[in-house]
Amino acid sequence: MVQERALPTFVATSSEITPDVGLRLYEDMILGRYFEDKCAEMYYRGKMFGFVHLYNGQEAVSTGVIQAMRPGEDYVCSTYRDHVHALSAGVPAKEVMAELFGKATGCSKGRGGSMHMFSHEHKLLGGYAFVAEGIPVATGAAFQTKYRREALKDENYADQVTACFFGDGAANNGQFFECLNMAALWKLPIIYVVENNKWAIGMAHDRATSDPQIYKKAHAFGMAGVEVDGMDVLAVRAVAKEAVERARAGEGPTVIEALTYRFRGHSLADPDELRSKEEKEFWFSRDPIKKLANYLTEHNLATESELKEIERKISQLIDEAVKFAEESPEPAANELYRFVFAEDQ
Ligand SMILES: Cc1ncc(C[n+]2csc(CCOP(=O)(O)OP(=O)(O)O)c2C)c(N)n1
Repeated sequence: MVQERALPTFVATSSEITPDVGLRLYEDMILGRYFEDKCAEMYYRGKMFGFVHLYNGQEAVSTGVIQAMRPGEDYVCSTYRDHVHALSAGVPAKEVMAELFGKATGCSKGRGGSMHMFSHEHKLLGGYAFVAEGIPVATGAAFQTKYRREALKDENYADQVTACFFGDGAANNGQFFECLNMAALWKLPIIYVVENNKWAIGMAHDRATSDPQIYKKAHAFGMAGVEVDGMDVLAVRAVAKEAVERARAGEGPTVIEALTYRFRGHSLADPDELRSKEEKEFWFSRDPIKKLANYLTEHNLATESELKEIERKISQLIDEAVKFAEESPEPAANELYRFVFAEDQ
């Protein structure tokens, strides 16, 4: 078992959660979890092809960060583990499911599949199959926000923020360091969210990096860098809010290192035999959804029946998403080359 890092302390009551906010966070995390569970079922039933990487266990990171932003206005950039980021950013579940089924109604018109979710409308800059590939894309998006605002005086770009999600493995890639340098130099409105789930496929993070504390690398660039318990949505939301405010105020970028864990193998093709049972059990006991449910009920912010009602509603939504995906048409064969270039829209 890879040694566990001490988690930063966070007092949830300091984050002033209202019942509305609590239920919204719960719903978003349940959406992510139920979507991925259904996705596994559909994969093993042969409804989708290629590699499919699920996000189970990491929901507090997507929800905590994206719900602290303005979904639909701010940019979100993902990796190949992208379904739940797309959902948190507001892409309808039926469009994400249809994309997984390779259908024409999918958010990438059935051309992208699991690793390439995209939505212009929801400002989702995409999922990317190559490790760290989204980092320069997101940095470019943050640069254009600042450029349009300051050089072109375009009011529409007054305070837009970009969140860029990637894994601990990606943080050893050169693009991470190059982009951190530019983001700090130009004080770009961006948040680099490192989802440190301890493993890059079968490579333990601590065996692959000189200093496993990724957030500290931000400090070398004179940039804010914080670590957070990535299994606690309220803690993630609190650090994300600070980073968003910093970015909107023109005070530059932040690296957030969220300490989290994926509950399944690297992809649905991975038998997950490398991680120890003991390690997995330790992290399963820290399930972020159960943690929020307990917090909400213990602090009288929600009742058991309200939570059950959300779970029922989301189950139904996911079933409808599957039905929509199944009944949707395949992309037409004579449209094979459509959408290759921007003018083919
Ligand atoms: C440039 C590149 N190198 C190698 C791979 C093969 N690969 C796919 S996922 C992965 C591990 C990445 O781990 P991490 O960034 O921690 O993300 P996680 O899968 O844990 O979410 C690797 C090496 C790739 N897709 N792209």
